[in-house]
Amino acid sequence: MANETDSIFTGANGAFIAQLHENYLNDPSSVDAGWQALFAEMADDPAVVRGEVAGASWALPLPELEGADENGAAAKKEDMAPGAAVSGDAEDAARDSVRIRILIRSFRVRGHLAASFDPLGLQGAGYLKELDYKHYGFTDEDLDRTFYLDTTTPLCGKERATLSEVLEILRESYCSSIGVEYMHMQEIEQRAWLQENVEGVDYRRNYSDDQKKNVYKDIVEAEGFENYLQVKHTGTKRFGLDGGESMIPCIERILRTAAYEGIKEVVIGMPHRGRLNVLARTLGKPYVAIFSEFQGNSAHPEDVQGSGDVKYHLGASADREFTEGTMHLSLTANPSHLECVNPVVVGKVRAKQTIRGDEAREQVMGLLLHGDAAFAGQGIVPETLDMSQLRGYRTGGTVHIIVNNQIGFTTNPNASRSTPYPTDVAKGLQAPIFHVNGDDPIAVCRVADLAVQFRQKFKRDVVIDMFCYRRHGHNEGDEPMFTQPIMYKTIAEHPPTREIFREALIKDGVMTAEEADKIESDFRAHLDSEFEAASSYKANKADWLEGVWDGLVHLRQDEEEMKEGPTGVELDRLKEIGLSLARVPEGINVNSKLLRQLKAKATMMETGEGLDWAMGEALAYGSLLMDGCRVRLSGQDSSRGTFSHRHAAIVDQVNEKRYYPLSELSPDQAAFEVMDSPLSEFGVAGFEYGYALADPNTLTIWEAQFGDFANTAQVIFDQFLSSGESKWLRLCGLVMLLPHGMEGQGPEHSSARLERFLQLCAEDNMQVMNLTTPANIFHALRRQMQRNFRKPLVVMSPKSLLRHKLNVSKLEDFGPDAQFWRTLGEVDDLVPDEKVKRVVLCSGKVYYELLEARREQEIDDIAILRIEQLYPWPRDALINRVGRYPDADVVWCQEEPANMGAWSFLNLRLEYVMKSVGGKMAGKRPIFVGRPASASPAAGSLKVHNAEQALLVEQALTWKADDLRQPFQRIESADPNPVTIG
Ligand SMILES: Cc1ncc(C[n+]2csc(CCOP(=O)(O)OP(=O)(O)O)c2C)c(N)n1
Repeated sequence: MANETDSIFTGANGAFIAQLHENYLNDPSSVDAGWQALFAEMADDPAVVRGEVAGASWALPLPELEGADENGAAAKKEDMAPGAAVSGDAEDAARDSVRIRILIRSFRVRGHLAASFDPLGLQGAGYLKELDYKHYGFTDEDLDRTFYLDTTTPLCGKERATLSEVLEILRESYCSSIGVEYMHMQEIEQRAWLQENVEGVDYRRNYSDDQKKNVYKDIVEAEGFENYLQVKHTGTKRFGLDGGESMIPCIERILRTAAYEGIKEVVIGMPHRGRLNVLARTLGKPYVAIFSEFQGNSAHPEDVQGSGDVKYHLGASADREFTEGTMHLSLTANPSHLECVNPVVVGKVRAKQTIRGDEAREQVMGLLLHGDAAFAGQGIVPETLDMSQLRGYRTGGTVHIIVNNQIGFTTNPNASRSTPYPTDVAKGLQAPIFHVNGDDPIAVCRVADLAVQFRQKFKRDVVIDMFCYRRHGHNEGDEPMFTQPIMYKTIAEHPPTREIFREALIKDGVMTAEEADKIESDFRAHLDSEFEAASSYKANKADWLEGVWDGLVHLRQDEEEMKEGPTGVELDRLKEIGLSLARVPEGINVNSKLLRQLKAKATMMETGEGLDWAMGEALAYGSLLMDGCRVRLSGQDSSRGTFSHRHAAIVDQVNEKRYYPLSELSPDQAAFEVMDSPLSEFGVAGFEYGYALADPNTLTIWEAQFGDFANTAQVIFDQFLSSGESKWLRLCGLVMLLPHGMEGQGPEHSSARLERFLQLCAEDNMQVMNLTTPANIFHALRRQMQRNFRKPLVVMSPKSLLRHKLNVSKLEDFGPDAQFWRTLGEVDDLVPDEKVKRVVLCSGKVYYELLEARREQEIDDIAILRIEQLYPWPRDALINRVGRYPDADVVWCQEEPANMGAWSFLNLRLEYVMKSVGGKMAGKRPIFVGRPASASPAAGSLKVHNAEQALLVEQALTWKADDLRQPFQRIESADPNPVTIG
């Protein structure tokens, strides 16, 4: 224990310190480093301390202050020369003033370290001298002395209080079952709000007996359901909530308060733990349905296809009734990958806000649950938090609950993170953090209330860190004693939350033991009857095409071809749009280079010739906007475009104001959003996937800076985009623009890893394209919104091809009779078809290199065909096109190495096409031309690149088939052209 003589505030030191502190507030560098550190510990921002500590404290009209004028203000320290001695009563008063404030401040900053969050009592900071009044020179005699408090940040509205009152308030506010971290926040108004709502508020009294009984019911149901499953399906994985039951009343309270605050819709994302309980209690999924799934029945109605998913990944939606009206809830389906659902949920929230016109972001809220280990460990957490205040991504704040069971599978917290709490990552976002003991359900409810109120008032993220424990192993078949024997012995002896809470409520006279018994037995009887009904239960409704999805259909594999749909637009309308995009109003100072580009755009539209890629893309957006379809484009530097082709925002050269031509087409048009995203792929791709998941009526596009960076978002492609429909019956029309093409820029910046996307393709799950005309990107983008189903679209988008003189279309290619082409045939006049000796098939940029070389060399017996859409595989279209040349060789030419690009995907498919065509072609194999298999996607040197590129063009056009079939270069195990099968 500290004693008085330990104190830094005793004796003459006191006045000296008071003066030093004042000096520090005026100018931190005026005191030496040791004192700076001490004062800095009180706050990270002297200006804030100044507001809190200095202003009113010195100026207080302290009656005992010597030399006070009639206003009591003359003894201000500002009037004193630095270093001047303070004497007599004034000195004492000043010293008292400082130390009581430092004491209060210490509790505000560090009180949480002494709070009792941990139900198991295994964690704790031990004795903290900063929270000991004796550390500040107070003695036991001072406990009954009255002190003046700061009127700018009063301690629960008091202007004066005895030391014991002060300590009681501080301990109750900061060191009880609740501990708050908020002093890292810069906004004084937010801190003041938190102080006011935390300090001296007897939250237990704020709840009526009925409310407390309802909380008890929630705990009974949460525990009872897990126990019931444990008995009926012992050993089946359910990732039970056991030990963290207070999560359920926490969510209930969040929803209750949210309804009161005017929120109409909550989008929830959560991991495995306790999910079944959330489905049942929060979403109202009938217990009978969950029992039925435990008995092995499908969660989907019988007439619905798809792989389905395990029980603890499934999503659901429901309407809940509150006094204030109906609230729509949706629990987002998620894969096993922890935390990756976070951006998806936030994106959904944003879309729902847009659909509702909720610009104030006060009707739709995100609620994310997390495990402690995952929240600290997964990089997607800060990526998602970072988006929370950004234009185009903000949602008015997400409420986070960490179900902090103090373990991650078998890993202890000290191996999980380098910070004291799992929540420390949220401090950078300036989010307030409420730590709370899960064994005190009323305290949990209290922080739930505060969290929603704070979110609603300040539109910022807020975090609840609910300390609890995991009663069993990681899952129900897991043995925790191997690795945490001490913790698990403690848990074995620790009564469940329900028992602790039950005793407390009975003791406080809130309910009788009989009432408690009845609540428990009623619930048990309910579960018994649901369990009995489960064997005959049939899932009767798939809810995935309701609401905004009404009118759209699920396209079953092979049921119907993916139709092209009418995507052309009247020429007049196109002209009007294109010319409008090329016009900038008077008064905007446009960059001179851009002016030239705009003039060129106007010429394209006037002549109807030479429309480039940027124009094709812009006309697609513009025409959709005019049709009333919103467009949202998000990616790094997407406004200008990484390659300066787009200029969707024109920046005034004088004042940097941004003008968005696509927002100025017509007063009746739909909203156009383009965002320069934060430098994140995983987070932003997840956000846009979520956006498109919630809104089928906005053309939603995520653009990678270069396609290869998309691999940091791989989880979104694997776990959501390609498989979401099959697993969870959720459609999504997200478009991804991934710049791709070998242009001598080195191993990076060349490949969007086309092969990986193609490998994910099956069951018509998504579309993959490598397009070569502006008209085709126009139709592809329009088609995305014109059809009555939604599928993700992956586009290998161009770089150098953006400005290639041949990569242009005529206006009529966009017109009413035009359409999207999955394959493109020969464009030049060649020898008669039967005399064509070779068909070179290709996709993307290499087409133009082949075309130019063929023209240059005046070759007229080789046809060059393009596959624009690689998946769904345009088999029949290709059979028709290739079928014109039944006696020709078929070469597949790609610029990517043999182990990359489309080759592996096409190899057998092309063989099938050739077989179907018949003639001499049948029985032969397609011949590969491209770079040899390679570990790295591209050469580092431009010279090597150019040589390789020239060689592959030469091979495709001039080498004999037999020569091509020889393994010609560094090809290891996989010879792309085995001689034996030729
Ligand atoms: C990205 C990812 N890596 C690893 C895993 C495997 N895994 C499943 S649960 C788990 C522990 C999670 O601990 P925590 O976040 O504290 O949640 P808890 O299970 O304790 O509720 C791990 C490592 C996973 N699901 N996702």
